[in-house]
Amino acid sequence: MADLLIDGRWVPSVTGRTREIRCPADGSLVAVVDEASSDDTVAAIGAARRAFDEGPWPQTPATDRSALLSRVADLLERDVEKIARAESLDTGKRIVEARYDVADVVRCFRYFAGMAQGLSGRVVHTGDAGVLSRIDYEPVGVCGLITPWNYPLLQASWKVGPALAAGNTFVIKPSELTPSTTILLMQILQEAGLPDGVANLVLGAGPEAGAPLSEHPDIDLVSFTGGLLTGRRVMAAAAATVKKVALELGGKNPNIVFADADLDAALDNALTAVFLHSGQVCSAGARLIVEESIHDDFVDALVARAGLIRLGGPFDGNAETGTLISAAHREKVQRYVDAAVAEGAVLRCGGTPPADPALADGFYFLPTILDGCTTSMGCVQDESFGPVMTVETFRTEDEAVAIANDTMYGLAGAVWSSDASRVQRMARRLRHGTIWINDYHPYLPQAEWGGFKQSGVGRELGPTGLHEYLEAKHVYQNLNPAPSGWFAGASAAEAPA
Ligand code: TXE
Repeated sequence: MADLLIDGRWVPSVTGRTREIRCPADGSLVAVVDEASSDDTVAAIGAARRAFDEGPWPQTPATDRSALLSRVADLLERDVEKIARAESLDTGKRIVEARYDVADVVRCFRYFAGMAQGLSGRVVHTGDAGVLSRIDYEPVGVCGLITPWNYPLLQASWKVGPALAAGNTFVIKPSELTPSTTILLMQILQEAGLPDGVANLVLGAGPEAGAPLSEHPDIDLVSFTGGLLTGRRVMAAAAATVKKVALELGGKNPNIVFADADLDAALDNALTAVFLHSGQVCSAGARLIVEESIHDDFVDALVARAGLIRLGGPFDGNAETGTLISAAHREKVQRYVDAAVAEGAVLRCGGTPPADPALADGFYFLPTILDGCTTSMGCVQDESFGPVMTVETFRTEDEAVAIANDTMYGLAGAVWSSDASRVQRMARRLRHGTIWINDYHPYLPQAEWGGFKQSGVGRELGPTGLHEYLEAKHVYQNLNPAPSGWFAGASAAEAPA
C-alpha cells in the first residue's frame, strides 16, 4: 500500500521517490515509505481545503465528533501492541516506554472527545432588549501539523485530537525518521469513519514536504513541534499569510534541589529527569541546580548511579534507556560535550558512545554528567537533546531563581524542597510553562502544555489547547433595525431642492 493519504486515498508520491526507515538501535530496515515532494503536499492541502469548505466535517454535530474521537481511542487500545512495536522500531525506544506513550495517546483522544462535547458559545449580555449578542466558536480551517521524532505518535495526537474536536481539517507531516505510527493513526481515523479529505498525510523531509504547511495560503493554522531554528523558520514563513501559529520548541529545563529536599527522591528523579529516553525529551531536566552545601555528596551519588544505567535495544528487557535517533544527532551530542569540556566543564561520567560491541550498530551515548558549570557556558544555554546533565550550584533562593531563569527557553522545571512555602514562592518566580514540585515529568492532558520565552507560542492540551484550533466569532443582532441617523444633517443639506 502507498503511504501518502490524500483525499481519503493512499497514493505514492508524484515523484516516485521512497525513503528507507531504519531502526536507530541496530540499523535494521523497518520500512520503505513514499517520500512526498512539495507538489504532493500542495495536493494534500487542496484536499483538506475542499473538505473544510465543502465537506460535512466542520458542520458535524459536536456529539458526533466526540463519538468519533472516542472510537479512535478504542481502536488505538485494540492495536496497542502493534503500534508500540512500530514506535519502538522507528525511534529505538524501549517497548515499555512505547506502551506508555500509546496509553498517553489514548488518554489524549479521550480527553479531546470530552472537550468536543463540552464546546459551546456564550451569550454576551448587553442589557438592551433590542439586541442579541453572542460568541460562537468555529474551527480555524485547514491546519498544517508538523511533528518531531522523539514522541512521534504522542506529538501527533496532541495536534490531531484538538484539531478534529474543533471541526478542522488537516495535513500532517511527521518526522521523516519516524513515520510509521502516524500512518497507523491515519488508518485508524479512516476505520473510525472520518470523512475523506479531513485527515491527510504527507511523509518526507522538512524543507520539501513540510515547507508548504507554513507557506501555502490555503493553510490557516500551522502547529509545529521541533527545534528552535526550524520553529523560527516556520513562524517567519507563516507571517507572509498571517497564519495562526503554535510552536513547541523544546527547553533547557532547570531541576533545582534544595538541601532540605527528600534527597533519595530528588536523586532518583534527577536521573529520570535527564536520562529518560536518552534525554530526547523537550522537558528533560538537563540542568541540575543544586544547593552548594549538598553538592559534593549529591553529585557523587548521581555519578555512581548514572554509571549503572543499562543501555539496550527496544526489546532488551534489561535495558533502562536506549539509543539516540540518528548518527547526526549523536555527532551533535558529542560536539556539545566536547565543547563543554573545552569551556571548562568537568566531565564526571560518560561523554562518549559505549564501548560494548553489542551496541556498536546503534547510536548509543553514555549517560553523561558535566560538573562545575555556570550560566555563561554554552552547555548550560544550548539544548543537547541527549543524555547530558550539567551541574550548577547556588547558595540562596534568590540565586537559584536567577540561575534557573537565565535562559532563552522556558518550557518546564522542577523544585525539590520540603519547605512548603519555599516551593510555592519558587513556582511563582520561575519563568517556565510547567513547574513540578517534588516530582519530574508528569503531565496531564487536562493541563496546558507550552513554553514561556523562546520555548514556544500557544498551548497544547487543556482547554486552551483546544481553543488554539478555534476562532471566536461575535454575532451581534439589532432586533429593531433603523437608519443610523449619523449623517441626517449632511444628507438633508445635500438633498436636491
Ligand atoms: O528538528 P527539526 P531536528 C530539537 C533538538 C534537536 C533539534 C534538531 O534540540 O537536536 O531540535 O532536531 C520538520 N518546514 N528538537 O533537526 O528540523 C522535520 O521534517 C517545515 C526538540 O530533527 O525541527 C520534522 O518533521 N517543516 C523537539 C520537524 O520539522 C520542517 C523535538 C522537526 O524537525 C522544516 C525534536 C521546514 N523548513 C527536536 N524543516 C521538541 N520540542 O520536543 C524541518 N521540518
